[in-house]
Amino acid sequence: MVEKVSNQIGHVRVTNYGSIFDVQDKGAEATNLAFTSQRIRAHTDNPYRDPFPGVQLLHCLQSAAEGGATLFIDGFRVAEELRKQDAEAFRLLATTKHPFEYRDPDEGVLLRATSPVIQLGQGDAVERITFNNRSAAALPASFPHFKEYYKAWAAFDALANSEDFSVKLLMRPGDLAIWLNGRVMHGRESYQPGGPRHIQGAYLDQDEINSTVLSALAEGVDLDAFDVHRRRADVCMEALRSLPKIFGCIRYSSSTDLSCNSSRISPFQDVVLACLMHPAFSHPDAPKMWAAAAEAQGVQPPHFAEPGSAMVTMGFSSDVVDCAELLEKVLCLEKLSGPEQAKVMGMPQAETLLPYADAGYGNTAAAPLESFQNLLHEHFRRQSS
Ligand SMILES: O=C(O)CCC(=O)C(=O)O
Ligand SMILES: [Fe+2]
Repeated sequence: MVEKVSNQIGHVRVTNYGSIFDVQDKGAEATNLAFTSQRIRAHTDNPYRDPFPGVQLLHCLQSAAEGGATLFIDGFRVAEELRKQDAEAFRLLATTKHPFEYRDPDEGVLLRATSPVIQLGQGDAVERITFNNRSAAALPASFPHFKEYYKAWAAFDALANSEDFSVKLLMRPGDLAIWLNGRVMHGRESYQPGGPRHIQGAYLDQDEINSTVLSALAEGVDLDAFDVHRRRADVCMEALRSLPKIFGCIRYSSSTDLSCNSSRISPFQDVVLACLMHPAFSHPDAPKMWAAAAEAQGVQPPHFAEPGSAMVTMGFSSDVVDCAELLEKVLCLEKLSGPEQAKVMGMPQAETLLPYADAGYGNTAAAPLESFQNLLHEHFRRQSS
């Protein structure tokens, strides 16, 4: 399947691994971390090739019985955070050409390429990320800044593997992910050994995708019809429309009230949208509701593997989700039981938010639900830009 999809977009890149590769736990026979059930930290694939594969695909045939979620990390965001936090570390990673290597003597393979972890282009804009703990080779002995360099490497690794920068996705049979390997890092959680987990992967060159899109545009194909961000916004709208009917118990009877009030409290659009969406995720029937909404739009529903993870896979950071949760509680305080009220009041932010919530209560006319469609569309577009 992953080869078929690749060849529909461009031409699959054949490497020493073949046109596709299988990732499974091979137990004692494993020759590579990929073929164990161990955790794999954030990385880009095949940094030892020149040219490196610009696009990667993973297709899930079988999930693990437990664990094995895939992590995606925007490497450009990580680099920008490092630039902000530690300019010297950023400079070292951007100016040191790091050697990467892969050897398989039995197959007569020895691949080597060098690249800085952070490649800069015009105006010092981040252009490409190359990061892989498994295939990083040694720097030459003459390198003058070992200690500072590896501290910088470790700082990048820590950011890339922190929850703040990663989106966790439990791939299920039939799920296929595709991303730019020069920007988005990936990793996986450990999983139950010897289990059924089976992932297949493939690579493409980025110019193949550019070519397919540009030639479609030249032929006048309406790319809006393939706008996945609009589809996701449509699914949200569908889920929200089904909300008021089943969510009559909260003081702010619909989530639009909540988000309108939150817009008075928070200037951050993500928080406002998270407030809009939160009631649709916290309802006990949420998985069923989203499944129906997604089916109506012909797309996969969000994953509800862990509490809070569904909203994170919809592009809300965990901080934003926490904030929406708190606002929902503060705005609905009177509806909470005594012990619940005490818990909310005990939160450090409650004191700041309560006066706003009181001022907002009843004063704001809810905006019509439809007015959020474009904001949601924009939100999803921003996530991928
Ligand atoms: O097991 C997975 O999900 C992916 C494995 C992987 O990323 C790798 O081996 O480079
Ligand atoms: Fe990988």
